[in-house]
Amino acid sequence: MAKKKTVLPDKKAEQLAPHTEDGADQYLTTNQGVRINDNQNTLKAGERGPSLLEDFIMREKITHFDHERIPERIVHARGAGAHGYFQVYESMADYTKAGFLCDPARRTPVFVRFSTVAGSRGSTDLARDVRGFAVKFYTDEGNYDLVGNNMPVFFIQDAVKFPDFVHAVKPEPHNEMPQAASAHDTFWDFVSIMPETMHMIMWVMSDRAIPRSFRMMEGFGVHTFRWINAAGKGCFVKFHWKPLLGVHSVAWEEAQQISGKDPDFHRRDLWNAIETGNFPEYELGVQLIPEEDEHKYPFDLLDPTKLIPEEVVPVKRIGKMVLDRNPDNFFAETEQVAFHPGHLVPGIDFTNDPLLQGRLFSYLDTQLSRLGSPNFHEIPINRPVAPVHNNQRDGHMRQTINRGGTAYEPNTVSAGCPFQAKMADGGFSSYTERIDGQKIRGRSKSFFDHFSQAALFYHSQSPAEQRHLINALRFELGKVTDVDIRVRVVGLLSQVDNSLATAVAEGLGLAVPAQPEQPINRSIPADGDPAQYQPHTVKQPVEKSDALSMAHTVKDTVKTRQVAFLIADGVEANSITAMKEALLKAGAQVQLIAPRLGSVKTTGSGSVEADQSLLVAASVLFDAVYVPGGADSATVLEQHPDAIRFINEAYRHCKPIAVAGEGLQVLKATHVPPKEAPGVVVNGQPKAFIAAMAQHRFWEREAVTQSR
Ligand code: HDD
Repeated sequence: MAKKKTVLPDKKAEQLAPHTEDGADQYLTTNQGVRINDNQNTLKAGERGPSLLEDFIMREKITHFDHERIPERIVHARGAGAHGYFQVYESMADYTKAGFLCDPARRTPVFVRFSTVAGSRGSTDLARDVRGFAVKFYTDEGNYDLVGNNMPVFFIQDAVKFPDFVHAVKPEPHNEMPQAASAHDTFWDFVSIMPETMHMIMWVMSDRAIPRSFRMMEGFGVHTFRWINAAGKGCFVKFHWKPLLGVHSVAWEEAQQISGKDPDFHRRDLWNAIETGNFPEYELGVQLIPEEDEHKYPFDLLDPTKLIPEEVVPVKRIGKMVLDRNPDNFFAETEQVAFHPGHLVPGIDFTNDPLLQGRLFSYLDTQLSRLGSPNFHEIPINRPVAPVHNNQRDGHMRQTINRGGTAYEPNTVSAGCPFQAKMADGGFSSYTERIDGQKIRGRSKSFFDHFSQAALFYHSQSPAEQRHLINALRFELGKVTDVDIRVRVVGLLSQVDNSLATAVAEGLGLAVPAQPEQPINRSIPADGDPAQYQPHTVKQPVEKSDALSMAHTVKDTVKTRQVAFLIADGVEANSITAMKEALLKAGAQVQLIAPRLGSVKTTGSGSVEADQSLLVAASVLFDAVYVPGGADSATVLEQHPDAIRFINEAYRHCKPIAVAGEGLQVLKATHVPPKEAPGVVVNGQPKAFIAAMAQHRFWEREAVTQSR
């Protein structure tokens, strides 16, 4: 796609301007600004002679190159970012004093980074994995980072288990396999003896773990946070991001094929959407819980393995985030951006969630090894738009030239400057929560219901989603080599739902253990009483929650959906234009796919240019496929193995298919049932095709195409 210059948003552009350069109309120089006359040859003693050590130009260039990589993130290494803005719909001043949440007239610049968790920087976008959803708000009161995921709960309850969890899911240490996959022994070994993982396991084995696009997934702050208003009153808050295009996924088989065809699928999709002006949009939602309701629920608000069903506390949509600018430079922005849940602004505060408390240490610490200096906040992408004045000095790569003769506070020499801010002047002060307790290493009993919400999630899924979840578990456990691990996991699943466990066990050739192995929780202190650590079940306020199923998501738009038109010489021109115009009008995007690149003759004497050849294109990279009319074109396509496979795959992956005129002939050469099947439009009607595309997928076809 041709690079289109997008307009830089006001404030951030000013902020970045002094550090940007594009080399346009400029001489090539060294890092010292010396103009380079020959960038092709090393300085040598004679034409064929040895190279000379004195070649400072060559040495500077190669030294820089040798150090071009920084350590990748230990988790969330693979990601893509975008700039944009956030604007609140109405003032939230009753609940929080955070300025950017109180002023509907204010547009706050943001930078967002989406990521997978387990894979390395170069791994595929379509791994079955959690997606990171990290937002940096450059507010007038300082930077605020909401560092969330596309799933509302987490694997573990205490940050001290994070290194164990990550070591278990990452490639195994002896052979560094597998890349970007949880389908291996160590991950499932960990899961099988850590029942607190069960709720998150439901999410990560569901289709939420294989999103269609970053633009079509939800985001969650996960932890319960706290808001504080100007009067000092606090309330609890859970954060949600709701994509306006709805929440959609791909099929697992499709995900695996995309990983080969286009491992950058999500990154490219985000980039292209922004370049073509289809700016991704998400509404920020909040669940607000009065302080006095802290103990009202049958789960602990501080437990990150629990969610609050939307039917119990509705999500109030309070504002919108629009991503409208691609980064200029991946490394400078997306790679160097440093998020930290501890980047807070007045009006927002933490709770005592033990996972969150540990994160508050980890993120600052990790930037020191990743970005190499406590001055990482001075890198342009990390700089606040709010002015920074303090007495921190020096360190590697310090950029600021602090002026003045003092670097301490209080002082009189510099008239006390910079001075502390009163709360009324925006000074941050922590919520004055009363804390009264003994110093212990332990966990609250209120954290020990590991199965009820896992069951709530499973029971809230549509039949197709449940089928996918079962197949995902069969796939993952099928890759586990230690049978004891499989047996233990099936035992845990039986605590969630017996029919789920039975279906998974059947695929693995196992029986569901009558009694799961005791004790099923091995995550206990050396002197702990195992009985105290065993899970117990607490009845949840609802048995099903529609919000947890993607079946209930937005299905009224085809905006940005990619449609493949399969054509060959002799294709009917009208049959292309009528459908193309209708699709473009509805906001979809069209690519013409032909047996080879170049001009394709249409009926009459016209021609159209193919966008891709059948060799390069693949149905897994599209949302829907259309075969226009034209007798000669149909005759070529019905005999073309790649065209037939294209349609068969689209059908197998439950995508909408339309044919017009002689296009039906091509359909008849495929495995698509001859009678009209769900999502198959045989009369070439654009309206019917668009309606089918808005449904995204017709999972009910799986009953025919795939046996369980
Ligand atoms: Fe984390 C990165 C989200 C628990 C330690 N985390 C990271 C990123 C996201 C999350 C989205 C990538 C940010 C970016 O794009 O740069 N992490 C979460 C969520 C969690 C969570 C939603 C649970 C609710 N994380 C968590 C724990 C710890 C960490 C419990 C450590 C105790 N996370 C890190 C880290 C990373 C990170 C090592 C790696 C790179 C970085 O921070 O900047 O500090």
